[in-house]
Amino acid sequence: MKRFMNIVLVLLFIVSVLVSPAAAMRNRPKKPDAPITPEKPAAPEVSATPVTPAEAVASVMVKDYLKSETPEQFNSRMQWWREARFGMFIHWGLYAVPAGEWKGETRHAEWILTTAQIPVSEYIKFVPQFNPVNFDAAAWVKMAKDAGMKYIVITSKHHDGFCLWDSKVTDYDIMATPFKRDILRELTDECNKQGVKMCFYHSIMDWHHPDYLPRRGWEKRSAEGADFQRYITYMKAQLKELIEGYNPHVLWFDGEWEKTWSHEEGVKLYNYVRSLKPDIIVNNRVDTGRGGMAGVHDAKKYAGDFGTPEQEIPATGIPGYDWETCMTMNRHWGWNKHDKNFKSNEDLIQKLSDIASKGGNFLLNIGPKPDGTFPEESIRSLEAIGKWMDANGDGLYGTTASKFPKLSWGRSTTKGNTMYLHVFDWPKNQKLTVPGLLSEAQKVYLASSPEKPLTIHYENIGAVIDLPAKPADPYVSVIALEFKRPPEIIREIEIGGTAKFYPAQDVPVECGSKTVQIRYTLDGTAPDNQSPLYQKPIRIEETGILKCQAFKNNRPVGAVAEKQFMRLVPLPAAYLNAPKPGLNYKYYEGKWNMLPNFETLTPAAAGTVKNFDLSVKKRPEHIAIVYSGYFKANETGLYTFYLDSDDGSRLLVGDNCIVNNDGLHAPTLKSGSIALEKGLHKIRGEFFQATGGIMMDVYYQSPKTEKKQIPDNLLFK
Ligand code: FHN
Repeated sequence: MKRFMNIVLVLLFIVSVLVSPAAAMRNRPKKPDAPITPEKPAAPEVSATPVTPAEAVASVMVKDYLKSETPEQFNSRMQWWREARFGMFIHWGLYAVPAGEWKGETRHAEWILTTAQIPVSEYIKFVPQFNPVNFDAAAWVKMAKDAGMKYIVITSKHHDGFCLWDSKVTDYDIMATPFKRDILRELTDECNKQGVKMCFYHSIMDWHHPDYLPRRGWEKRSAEGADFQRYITYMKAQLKELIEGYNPHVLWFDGEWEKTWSHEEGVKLYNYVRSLKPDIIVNNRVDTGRGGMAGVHDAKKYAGDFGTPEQEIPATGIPGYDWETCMTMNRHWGWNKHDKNFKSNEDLIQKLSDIASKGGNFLLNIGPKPDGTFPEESIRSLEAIGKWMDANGDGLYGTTASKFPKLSWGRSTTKGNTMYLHVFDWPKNQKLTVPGLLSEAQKVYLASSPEKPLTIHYENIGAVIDLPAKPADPYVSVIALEFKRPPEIIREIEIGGTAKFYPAQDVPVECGSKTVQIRYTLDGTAPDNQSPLYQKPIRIEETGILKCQAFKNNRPVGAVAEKQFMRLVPLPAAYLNAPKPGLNYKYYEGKWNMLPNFETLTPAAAGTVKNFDLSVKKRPEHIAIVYSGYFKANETGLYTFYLDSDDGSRLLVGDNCIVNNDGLHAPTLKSGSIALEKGLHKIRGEFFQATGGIMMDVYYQSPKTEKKQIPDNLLFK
């Protein structure tokens, strides 16, 4: 009987193990697992595979590429990526199953485990539901390729920890789903077949793995026994699988911002990955130098080959540093069936031009559906972008940033001796002005119809291209200009110096071009080819207007630049009988949102202070203080005064309001200048505080003194 009962118990155990979803995953061939049961961390079991994660990671001979790589080697490694300019981002995983929805809330997506506070034990129930029967790697890669995208970055593992490939070190992967096909394997093979570069996004943060810390604040899952270093070993073992098994061209890290990750670990991880594949490219989120959504902070200090602005385009690019803007087509990275806020084709194509004109790459995201298909809107946009790229891709691939500081009608890119003008706003008069273009183009034509030349002529302000009545493209029309050598452009002329001066000043003039001469006048007339030549900063000793014009081969080019200058008359010194150190002050209480007319008020207190000192206030809010006395100018010359205050303030010297910093505001710095004769000058400071922060600092700068706080010994009453 006992023997019979034992057999029954064993059978019951086998049946129970076969039933539960999570247990089903444990049933597959053994792996040194990151356990699916979320309750407790466990040391990876010794598996049938040859090495444990720790042994696999330890077998990698890590070299310090950050120190050893030369600029030439770096540039060579980055070349294909820089030329590519355009890639597809794909956010896909278990989170596609709920499609952004949870208990009636419909704004979730790839963060749903956290944003809906779904316990891991619940979340893993999406595993048996993930069955993308319509997934077609060939179709996905073809859509990317036809859209002009040269690489694909897909989430091998997002923050939820689920793996889209057949991992040896966890059962929490695609092979535990009914689909049982290695998504990354199929996509990688298709990319290799179609000539698109396969790249992986990999999240450092892992909400599933029991050794990852910190836990989410709302979780009940114990962190007892969790070993973050053991998690890092697990992550590195997976990265070794991915690099050795799939040969990705870029590793796009993310989820680097939690306190458990550090610059030290980031540097180690960068070198580890490079040691596995020396020519791989790694983004800067491997380390902690991302700088939030701006995508880069102190590039020299942190590891990573390129910056990663997210959902934004840096206004002037990131000069001297590789960068890639990643952006969604709608408002979510992962699939959200309610999110119909898709960007227009015009917006996407103009963003593509804008990013390239600033020297960056564009990583445009798709959030596939749980059945393995792309959203219809995404497919339509990819088709429109592909059509545009077919006609205009030359103006994008392999180009470098625009040489123009800004263009009112669009953007520009450059490739060798060819310049591409990306026209967003087609001029109604059919005349496209290219300011500051000096070089004569050999050929000018629409990129979409190179067989039809366009006419161009040159005027002072630059070049003017005659355009057909209708734009070549409904979104961005691209015009190519071919030159014999790299085209030369002059920037707008910049005139330095300060508008008010005393007694004289040397004014620098700059236009960024070495092959033009700048000629100038001081009598208000427009410079001509007989006007004085600019050779060094221009001595200005009188009030007047400086006009500058660039000349090439004695022909004026670019716009005339001008600046008014005013030679100040020093304020005569005042007489003060028996001056004593310090200032008089009057203290008022009341509610204002601007400086009041103090003549109409009765002060609540009065006295003397050493300096512009707020300590005379009797409460922190709804107060005002007026300081009056004399400032001692140690020499005749130009004095600049600065007021930094919260809330409003004003500074008068003599009876002249030199700085007006009035109004309700946070700490705000303003300044103003005046010429003073050596000696004493009346000075009056007015300040009011409504509520909140309170501060006031008064600085000065004189012919012999750099900007600093007015010392007590220069103040008298
Ligand atoms: O948290 C992720 C987010 O889900 C998405 O993956 C983006 C894409 O760059 N990165 C993080 C947010 O910065």
